[in-house]
Amino acid sequence: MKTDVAIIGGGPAGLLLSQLLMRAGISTVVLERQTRPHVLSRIRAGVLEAGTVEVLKAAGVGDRLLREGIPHDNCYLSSDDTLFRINLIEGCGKQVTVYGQTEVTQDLYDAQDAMGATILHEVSDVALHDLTGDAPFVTFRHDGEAKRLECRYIAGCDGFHGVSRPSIPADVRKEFEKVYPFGWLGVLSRTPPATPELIYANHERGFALASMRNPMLSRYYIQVPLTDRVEDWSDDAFWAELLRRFPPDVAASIQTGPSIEKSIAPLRSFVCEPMQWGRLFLCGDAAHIVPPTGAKGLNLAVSDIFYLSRALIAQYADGNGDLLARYGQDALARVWQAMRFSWQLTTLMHRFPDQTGFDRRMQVAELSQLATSPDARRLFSQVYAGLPY
Ligand code: FAS
Ligand code: PHB
Repeated sequence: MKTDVAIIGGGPAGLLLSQLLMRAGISTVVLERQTRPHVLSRIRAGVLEAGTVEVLKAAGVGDRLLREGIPHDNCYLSSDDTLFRINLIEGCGKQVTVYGQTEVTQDLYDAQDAMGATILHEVSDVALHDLTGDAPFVTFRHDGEAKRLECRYIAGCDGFHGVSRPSIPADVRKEFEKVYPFGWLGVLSRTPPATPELIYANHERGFALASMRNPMLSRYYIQVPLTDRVEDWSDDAFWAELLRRFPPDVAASIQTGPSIEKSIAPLRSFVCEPMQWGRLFLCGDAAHIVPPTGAKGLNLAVSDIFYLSRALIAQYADGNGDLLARYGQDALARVWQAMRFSWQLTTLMHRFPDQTGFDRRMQVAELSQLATSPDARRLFSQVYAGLPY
């Protein structure tokens, strides 16, 4: 098998890269470990930055997003029983759009099918070879047979547990990590959202988030200890705890119902430098992980793909390799800004097991500054709605 760009991983990063490159006449093969139904069964991100919407439109997958996505001009923060609004339009003139990652992935699959893309599912034993030469290749197993894919470039879009990042020599990689002492228990329910906009709550019992996917599909999260297992939480126990963490008038508007999905996700901040090694380019969760607090995970995957697709298209169009040579530098500059925002909002909105009275006063002071200072809200808005690429 031969292709221009081998893409390891068929999540949103891999599918979006394949879509953008194929539209520019560059051939791709996507190698995905799971089945398509498994990939589409994942419930993950829910908020798209303004820049992400533009990239998806440029990739030809914006139609349903523009029809069904819910634009949001504001988000709310609460601290115990006080609630205040952050007006994103006043802060930075940009909206965010609520549209689930599952829908983004479905739209990408549909577009890739229409383009006749080569997406191989249930591949195994993927290994990357000759990354520092000019003829890298990938070996893997598919349909019970050993395969070899010759290519010019390899995009590592295989997430945090993939094979791409470890293919960069350990003595070359610098990894930065912070693991948080709690997780998020998330529930999806076929109930109308409590409020039209998202509410992030800092409560003495812990963090909570009220979000949604559409007018009849709500998404809620509560901070839980790392020792909790999802089977420890009945629906009734979840709803009772969630209602305790929002101001009374918000809690009164929450409609409870059976969970159709319930899961616990750990929280970590992680960055791998460099994001490129020879002909291998890391994108999305393969290179970095943010705590979901800032809604940056999927959006960072999209900005990585924006930089890498632009660089590969320039390379193929007129042999100009400048953008390709600086892909990691360009991507990391934006990654670290989103990393800082996600860490800061996680630190601000959660109750830490070893939190001191001073730490709590710092949270109160920062929340008070956000509630009273238009400049503080402006800076928050600029990063929340998405820094420019
Ligand atoms: P993905 O992990 O989505 O995709 C990688 C793909 O590579 C997967 O399909 C995997 O099967 C495949 N793969 C792995 N190893 C392979 C191999 N060896 N060979 C071939 N294929 C391989 N972000 C938010 O913004 N908000 C949220 O609320 C949020 N919640 C999350 C909850 C969970 C449990 C997780 C894990 C992540 C969450 N995220 C959230 C972040 C998430 O949305 C990611 O940022 C996003 O999926 C990144 O997309 P990809 O980089 O494509 O990685
Ligand atoms: C979600 O709806 O899943 C969501 C929204 C905002 C976040 C995190 C998750 O910050």
